[in-house]
Amino acid sequence: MSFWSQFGLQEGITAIGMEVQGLYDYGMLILVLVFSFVSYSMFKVLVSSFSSRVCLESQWLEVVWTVVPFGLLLALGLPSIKLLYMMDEVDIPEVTVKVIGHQWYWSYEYMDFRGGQYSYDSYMVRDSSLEEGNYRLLEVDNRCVVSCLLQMRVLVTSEDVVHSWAVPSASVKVDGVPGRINQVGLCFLYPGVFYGQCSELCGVNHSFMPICVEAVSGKVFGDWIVDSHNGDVNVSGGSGGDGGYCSMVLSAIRYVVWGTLKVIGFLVGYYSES
Ligand SMILES: [Cu+2]
Repeated sequence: MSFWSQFGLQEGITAIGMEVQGLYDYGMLILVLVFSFVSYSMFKVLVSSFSSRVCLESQWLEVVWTVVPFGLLLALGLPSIKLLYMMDEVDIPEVTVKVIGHQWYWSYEYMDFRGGQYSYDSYMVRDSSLEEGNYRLLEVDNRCVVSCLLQMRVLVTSEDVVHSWAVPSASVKVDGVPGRINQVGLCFLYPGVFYGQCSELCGVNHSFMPICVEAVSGKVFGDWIVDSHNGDVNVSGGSGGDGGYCSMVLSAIRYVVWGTLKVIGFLVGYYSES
């Protein structure tokens, strides 16, 4: 998160976040070099006698001051385009989290787990309910839990107006547009709690729908998602509205019984014919 008197970006904690931070530092380096050179040149011009023996009609000088800025623009643009393509690529995600914006809270849905899905709402914690060490206007009651070192896909959409799911440390800012789904890849490199805020003016309580992402290890994440499914709280099963885990066990039993009956039926038919 941001701290007082902080220069530059927040520390990147995803693979893309670190790349973005690197590009920012690299861009700043070029910017400072250009700014220093221009300042020095202007200073020299100001203190000069405004006469020149060698600069007039100098073809070489014109070539240089055309080619060098062109090269600098390329040096800035090419890494930026490469990074844009890297950010757009979500290859073989292992976990999918669907983020839905509402006026004025977020809800999270975890899919791909045991044939079911787990969803909950995430509201800001009010000032009166804050605990020691909590950040005002940033803390939420249910955090978005993600796993470290796991390629995750975040699908962002909205149910009413345009919102924007933004986590600066992960270099993520995705618009949640009603009727559309935008996706972004996330791969957290180490555990921690990271904060963001809705970044699209979405109504009177726009400032009061923060985002709090808790990155945990893969084992903790696995235990949490299994516990959440078994706890049967806020759970909607993928098939039939039962708890995701229970429905999966029931359907497995059904498949085994049904399969055994089919095999017995086939064998009986085969031997009775022969
Ligand atoms: Cu919003």
